[in-house]
Amino acid sequence: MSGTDANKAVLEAIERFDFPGTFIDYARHGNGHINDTYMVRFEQEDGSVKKYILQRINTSVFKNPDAVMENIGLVSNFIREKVKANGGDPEREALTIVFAKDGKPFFDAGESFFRAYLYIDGAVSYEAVEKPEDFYEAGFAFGRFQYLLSEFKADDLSEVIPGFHDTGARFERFKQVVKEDKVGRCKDAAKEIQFVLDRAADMTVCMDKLKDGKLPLRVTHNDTKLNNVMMDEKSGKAVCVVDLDTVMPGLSINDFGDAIRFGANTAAEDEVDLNKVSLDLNLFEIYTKGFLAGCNNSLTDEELKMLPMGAKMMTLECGMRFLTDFLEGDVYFKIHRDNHNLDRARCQFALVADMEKKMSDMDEIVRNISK
Ligand code: ADP
Ligand code: GN1
Ligand code: MG
Repeated sequence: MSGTDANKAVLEAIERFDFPGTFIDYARHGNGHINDTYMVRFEQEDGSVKKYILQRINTSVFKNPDAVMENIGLVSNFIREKVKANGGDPEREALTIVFAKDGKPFFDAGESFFRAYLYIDGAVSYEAVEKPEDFYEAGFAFGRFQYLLSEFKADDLSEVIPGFHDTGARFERFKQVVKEDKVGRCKDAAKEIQFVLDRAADMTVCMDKLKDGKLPLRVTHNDTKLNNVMMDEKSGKAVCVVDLDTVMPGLSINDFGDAIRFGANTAAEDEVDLNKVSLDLNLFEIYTKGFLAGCNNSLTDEELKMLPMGAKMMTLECGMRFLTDFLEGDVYFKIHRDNHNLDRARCQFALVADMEKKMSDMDEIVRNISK
């Protein structure tokens, strides 16, 4: 879609939602790799300005966006009731869907599929840990999110991306993509491809534990990046977990692990200077404390034992996903420069290599916190 067409589509979507007040403007918002996010402003009768989030859902990633919205409606309503029961502010501590004028929780424009939320005011999300306390807060928020959803009926949720964190299935697909080499890029990534192939034995470890009944299936967030939690600008406390697109049955160790992958890396996710990439054990410890406190100590012994493996596997899986996308011609994740997905993959693999060296340190930290 050209820039002009995209703008037209956004303006039409703004018309279709039931936003009270007079439209002021809209602007791109956030740094997600999947959806297009906008902040929309409306002037109210009393002259105040109210903000909303408008998002174009990426329908090549989410093939059934109606089901995504149904999941989000169920989960956010469930969380809202918990917030109310605890005397919290439901408009800030839960995501609130803004309905379209036709009463649907989305606007389906054919080529584009939009949804809208109340904007969580007075809160920010971070792309990197600025203060260690922020990371504790993020850990607490994601742990708490999972704990709150422990009473939610998992069967009510659609599996919107089947096998989202089935690392073994992703590995099979990776090998197929390498074999086909459709856009001729395998020659540019020989070392990285080998890095993945060398870890074939790791790929099914977590899912095997699920199949064997050693790890429980829970309702999880599945995309626990630091920038998916809103933090209060003043108090620094976590306010609300956002980006609920991938809330599905999953493994607690994956929610833990993906947050470590992103937030406990001493470098950005796409850092090209690999000397800067490492696992910050201090941040690992801080996040672990926050996450376990948020989970209200509800994790089983096997889950606790497997947390470090969750961190390694989410990093390896994510690197493999970036590499797969590079080898397929950048069709899944948004990129902002040439070789962006390859850079992201290299950075994840450097982090995996460092985690492998620090596995026993991570084990010890988890043991000390959970004893
Ligand atoms: P993506 O799936 O593309 O990552 P997100 O749903 O995470 O999209 O939104 C992108 C960013 O927009 C988030 O990182 C967050 O900063 C911001 N955001 C999302 N929802 C809200 C909201 N309801 N209120 C305020 N900011 C939000
Ligand atoms: C995507 O949407 P965003 O940017 O929060 C991706 C995650 C990856 C992440 C890597 C639906 O998350 O799975 O871990 O990029 N989301 C989806 O940064 O694929
Ligand atoms: Mg996001």
